[in-house]
Amino acid sequence: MGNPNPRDPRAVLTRRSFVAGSALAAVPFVAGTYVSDASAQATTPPLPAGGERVVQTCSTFDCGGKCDIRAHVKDGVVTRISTRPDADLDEHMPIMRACVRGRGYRRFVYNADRLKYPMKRVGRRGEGRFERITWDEATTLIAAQMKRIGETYGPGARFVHNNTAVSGGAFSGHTMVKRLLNLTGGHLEYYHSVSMGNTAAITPYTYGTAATGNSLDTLLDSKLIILWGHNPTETIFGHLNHYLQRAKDKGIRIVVVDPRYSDTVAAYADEWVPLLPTTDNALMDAMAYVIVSEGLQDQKFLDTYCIGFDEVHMPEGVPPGESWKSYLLGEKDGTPKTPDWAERITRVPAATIRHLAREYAVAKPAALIQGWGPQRHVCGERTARGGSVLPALTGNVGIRGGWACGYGGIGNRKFPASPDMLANPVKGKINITTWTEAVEDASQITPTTGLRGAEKLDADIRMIFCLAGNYMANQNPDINATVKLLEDERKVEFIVCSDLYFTPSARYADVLLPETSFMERWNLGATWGSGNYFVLSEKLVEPPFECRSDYEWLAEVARKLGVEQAFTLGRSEKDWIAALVEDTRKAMPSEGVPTFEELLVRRVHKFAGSESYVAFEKQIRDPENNKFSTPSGKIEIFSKRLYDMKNPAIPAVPRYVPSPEGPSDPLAARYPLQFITWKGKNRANSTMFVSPWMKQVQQQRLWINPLDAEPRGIHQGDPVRVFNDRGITVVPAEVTPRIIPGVVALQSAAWWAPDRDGIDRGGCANVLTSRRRTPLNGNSHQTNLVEVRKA
Ligand SMILES: Nc1nc2c(c(=O)[nH]1)N[C@H]1C(S)=C(S)[C@@H](COP(=O)(O)OP(=O)(O)OC[C@H]3O[C@@H](n4cnc5c(=O)[nH]c(N)nc54)[C@H](O)[C@@H]3O)O[C@H]1N2
Ligand SMILES: Nc1nc2c(c(=O)[nH]1)N[C@H]1C(S)=C(S)[C@@H](COP(=O)(O)OP(=O)(O)OC[C@H]3O[C@@H](n4cnc5c(=O)[nH]c(N)nc54)[C@H](O)[C@@H]3O)O[C@H]1N2
Ligand code: SF4
Ligand SMILES: [Mo]
Repeated sequence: MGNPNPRDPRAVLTRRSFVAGSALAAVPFVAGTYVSDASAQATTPPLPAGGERVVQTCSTFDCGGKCDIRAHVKDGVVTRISTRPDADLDEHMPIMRACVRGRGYRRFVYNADRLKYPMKRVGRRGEGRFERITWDEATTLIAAQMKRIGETYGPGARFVHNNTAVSGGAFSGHTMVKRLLNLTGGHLEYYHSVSMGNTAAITPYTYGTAATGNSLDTLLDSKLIILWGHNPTETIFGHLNHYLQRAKDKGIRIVVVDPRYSDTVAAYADEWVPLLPTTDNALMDAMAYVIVSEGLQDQKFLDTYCIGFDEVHMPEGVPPGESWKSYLLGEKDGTPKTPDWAERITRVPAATIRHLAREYAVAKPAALIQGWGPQRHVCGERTARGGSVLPALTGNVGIRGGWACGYGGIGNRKFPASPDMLANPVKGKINITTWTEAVEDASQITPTTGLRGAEKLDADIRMIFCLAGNYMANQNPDINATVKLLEDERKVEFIVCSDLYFTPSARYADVLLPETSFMERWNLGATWGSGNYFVLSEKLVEPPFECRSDYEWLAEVARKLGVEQAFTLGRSEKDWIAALVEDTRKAMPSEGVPTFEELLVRRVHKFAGSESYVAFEKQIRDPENNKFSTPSGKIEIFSKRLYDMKNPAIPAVPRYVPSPEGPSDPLAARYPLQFITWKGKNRANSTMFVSPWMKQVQQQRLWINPLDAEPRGIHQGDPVRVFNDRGITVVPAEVTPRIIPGVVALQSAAWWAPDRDGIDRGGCANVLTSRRRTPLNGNSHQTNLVEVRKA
C-alpha cells in the first residue's frame, strides 16, 4: 500500500485565488499581462446534438462528502449534473446525493476565469503581473530551480504546501510532487492537519487512539444526540446527515451546542445551546459537576475502565487532590464548578446546564459528538479532551447508541491505495503551523516548537510547491504577516503554483500553471468521516485551453531531471489509477475489490466489513483481555503524560482555562467581540469561490447580533469594518439573532481582495486571524478578538 489517507486517524497517529471581474479592478497589483479573458470560450457550452451519456462519477474535493454524481456528457461536453436516484439508496452504505455545490460543478469547470496557459511572473512577487510561456519553458524552469535550490541549500529547502483541494482523491499532484522531490534528494515534510489536528493529537491521551467513532447506523439506538460545535448540514461529514434525518424521524432528541444557530440547528435540533467560543470546557466542567454532585455518574464504569476520576483511582506518583472529581468539587482551588460559575463564563443559563447534564447522564445510551470547529481554537486540545471524558463519566463508551467522542475516526474504515511517495531522505518534519518560521529563519524551529525527526533544520524554505491549494496566502492565519514573507524574494526564491483560478495564493507564484479539473482526468474518490466506499472519478471531457494535469507536467520535469522512468514507472495517469485499484485488491484480498475493468462498469466499490461497528466494544465487554492503548491500559481521565508536561495550558485533567483572545482577555477592552468562522454550503474552503451560481447561494456577510449591532448604529446590510491589530476587512452586516451576543462570524475562505490601502474588501477572515499556536503546537484560526464599526 502507498501512503495512508490523511483523513484516516490511524494515519494521523503513525505519521502522519483574486476575485475576478470587479474586485480585480480594485486591486493595484493586477493590471499586467494576466488578463481574465471573459470573451474566451468555456462559458456556457452550446447544447450539443447527438446522444447523451450519463456517467456515474464523483469529484475529488476536500468537502466532507463523496457523492454519487451523474454527469450528462454530450459531444465532449458536460451539459448537466444530476445525482443518485432515490431508488438506488443502499441503507447499509448510503452513498450520498449531491449537495448544492455538486449540482453546480459545471460552473467550476466551465468558467471564463479559468487559468488557460502556463505563466511566468514578470513584476515584483505579489504584484500580479504575469506573462504567457510554453509548457516546455515552464518545465525547464522548474527543473532548473529544483536542482539549483537543492544543490545550493540542500533538499530540505524544498517544501510542498498544505494543499487539500484534491485530497478527496487517491491520486494528486500534491502527492506526486513529493515522489519527484524524494527521487531527487528529498523535501521538507510537515505533519499536523489544520482541519482536525488538535483533536487528533489530544484524543489518544484519553483513549490511546483517535479512532473513537462508531459506525453511524448505531446512532439510531441513541436516546439523545448532542452535536457539539458540529454543523454537518453544511460540512457533510460522510453520511451523517442521512442518519441524523432518520434519528429525527424516529423522535430521538437532538441538541446542538454552537455559538451560531447553524443550519444544523435549523434542520435537526430540538434545542440550541449557544455559548461563547472557547468557553466549552466551562460548560463541560459544570455538566460534570451536576452529574457528580447528584450522583448520576456511572460509578461502576469509572471504577472498571478509567483512571483519574477520583482520588482512589490515580496513577502512581501523583500527590493528592489532582483527580477530576477534586477539581470539579473545588477541593483544591475552593471553586466548585457549579452551573452558576459556568453561566458567568459561557453565558449558558445555569438551569440549561443542569437539565442538559441530567439529560445526558440518564438518557442512556447518549451520543455526544464533537465537530472540529471548537478544536480549531487555541484551546482546541482542551475542548476535545473535555468532550472525550464526558462519555466515560456516563458510561457511554463501547455501547451502541453511545459515542466515545474526541476526534471520532471510525476504526473499520478502509481506503483505496494511494501512490508511493518513496522514502524521503530529509528527516526533519515541521508542524505545518511553523512553515512561516521555516521561511523566515528555520533555526527558530526546535523539538519544543514541534520539530520531529531531527534536532534542527539544515535550511530555510527556499522553494514552495503550492499545487491545488490556497493555503499559502488565503487560508493561512494572519494573511498580512504571511504575504510580507512571501513578497521577500530573498527568502523563498521560487514558488510554483497550480490551480484553475487566479487565487490570492496564485498571485505569489513565480510559475503559475493551469491545471485540469477533476472532470478532465482519472482518479478514485473516497469520502471521509464515514462511508466505506470508493468511486471512480472518470475523465469525462478533454482539458480546455492548454490546461494540463499536475502529473503530466511533473513527468516532464522528471524527464528533464533524468528520473522520468523512476517517477512515472512508464504509467499514464489512467494507468496509475488502474494500478491503485490493483494495489487495493492486493492489500485487501478478501474484500472483493473489482479490477479496474470491472470498476469501469461498476463505478463504486463498497468495502466489506462496513457493518455496524462500535469503538472500544471489546475493551468494555472483556476488559481483562482488551486494554486501552494508553500507558495505564485504561481510559485516562487523568493523564500522567500531560501532568508531566507541566504546562498549565494543557492540564492533566480536562478543565476550563481562559484563552488568550477569549472573552476574559484584557484585550477585550479594545476588541470586545469574539470572531469565529464556519464552513459554508456553497464552497469547499475557497474552492468554487468564483462560481457565480454559488455566490447566489449564500452571500459573504458578517453575522452580528442585534444587541451588538444596535449600539454601533449598524443596520441590516450596512457595510462594516471588522478589525484588530492584524488587519481590516469590509463586508456587509447580517444583523441576526442567529449568533450569540458578543460574537461575530464570517464564513471562512472568501478570497482576500486588498485595496490600495491594504484593506480587504472581500470578507476574508484570515486578515483577522491569529498564528498563535496551541499548547501542542497546533493551529488556532478560530480564536480572535475584533471590533466592528460602520464602514
Ligand atoms: N460545505 C462545506 N463543507 C465542508 C468544508 C467547506 O469548506 N464547506 N470544509 C471541509 C473541511 S476541509 C473541514 S476540515 C471540515 C470542518 O468541519 P468543522 O471544523 O466541524 O466545521 P466548522 O464550520 O469550522 O465548525 C463547526 C461549527 O463549530 C462552531 N464553533 C466555532 N467555534 C466554536 C466554539 O468555540 N464552541 C462551539 N461549541 N462551537 C464552535 C461553528 O459555529 C460551526 O458551526 O468541513 C469540511 N466540510
Ligand atoms: N479562517 C479560517 N481559515 C481556515 C479554516 C477555517 O476554518 N477558518 N480552515 C482551514 C482548513 S480546515 C483547511 S482544510 C484549509 C483549506 O485550505 P486549502 O487546502 O488551501 O483549500 P482551498 O481553500 O479549497 O484551496 C484549494 C485551491 O485548489 C484549487 N483547486 C481545486 N481543484 C483543483 C485541481 O484539481 N487542481 C488544482 N491544481 N487546483 C485545484 C481551488 O481552485 C482552490 O484555489 O483552510 C484552513 N483555513
Ligand atoms: S461538494 Fe462534496 S458533498 Fe457536495 S456533491 Fe460534491 S462530494 Fe458531495
Ligand atoms: Mo479542512
